[in-house]
Amino acid sequence: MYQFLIFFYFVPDTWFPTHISELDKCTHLVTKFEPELDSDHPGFTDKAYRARRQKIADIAFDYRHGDPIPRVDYTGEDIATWGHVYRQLKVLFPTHACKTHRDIFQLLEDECGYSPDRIPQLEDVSNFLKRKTGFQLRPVSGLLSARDFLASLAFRVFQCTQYVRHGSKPDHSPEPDCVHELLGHVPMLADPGFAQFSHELGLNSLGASDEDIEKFATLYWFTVEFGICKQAGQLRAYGAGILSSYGELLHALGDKPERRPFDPLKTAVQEYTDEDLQPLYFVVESFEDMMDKMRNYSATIKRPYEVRYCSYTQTVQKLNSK
Ligand code: NLE
Ligand code: FE2
Repeated sequence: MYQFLIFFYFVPDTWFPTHISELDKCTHLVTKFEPELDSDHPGFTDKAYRARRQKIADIAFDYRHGDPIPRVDYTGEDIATWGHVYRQLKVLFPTHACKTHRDIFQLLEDECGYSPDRIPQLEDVSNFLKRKTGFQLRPVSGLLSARDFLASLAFRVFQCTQYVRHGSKPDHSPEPDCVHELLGHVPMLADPGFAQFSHELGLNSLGASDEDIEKFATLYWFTVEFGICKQAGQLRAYGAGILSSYGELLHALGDKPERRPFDPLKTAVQEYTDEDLQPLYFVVESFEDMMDKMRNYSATIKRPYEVRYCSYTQTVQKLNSK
């Protein structure tokens, strides 16, 4: 008779990329918003738009780490959509965007060819970012799984869509497109402090449980995508999802939505909608305060090892592996 039952308690390690080139394996898509599948998508019945988008998606499918990002010949329609959003947003930025975004937006116009008449090419923008913060872009054909998206941030890689939203609905898009990436994310990723914040969020996500990935993705949502900060006693947007949408920028700082102080423990479990304007935003006192709070939060997440990033080799090392 067995006196003791021995349980082999085995927790499998979750695979994660340890070198930047392994991001070639981090390309799992979430297709719910794609115009082929979503009948609410404004491009659902527009065959020419869908074909254009498919051609751009193929660039991302064929892309491998180290390739230059192929250039896209945008159509007049795409450029008109870009120009429309650009001109409208520029009117609001002085009163609605945070200072970091405003200053770097100016730099992008001066040094990186940003203008309402031309859609910047990802390769040129990626080179600009590399010089500013070591971030680089990698083309992606649509919405990525949270695990893959966050993992790429650990290597200072931002997975970036290259197609343009449908022209019939320029002022708000539920899915990312290059208008959102270039006008919302890129200016913030060119800021050293914000780049560091994004990089650390990525590192903390590596090998995390599904439950923790969900929480990190939610924190990402309420900061990098839809964050509001205080500046000189005023509310300002720093989240890219707000900064790239005329409709959302007016809404977020207006009196309709609810705003609560950013508190990672609570924010991480807050439900949200990714279909429409946000009913709720979280406000940070300052970027330093946001960074401190996130570091404290991440320190409470249990992992059997620590990770360290080496920027010379673009490698992640596992430390104290048990
Ligand atoms: N709502 C944003 C926009 O219209 O630019 C995109 C958000 C992507 C998460
Ligand atoms: Fe985004």
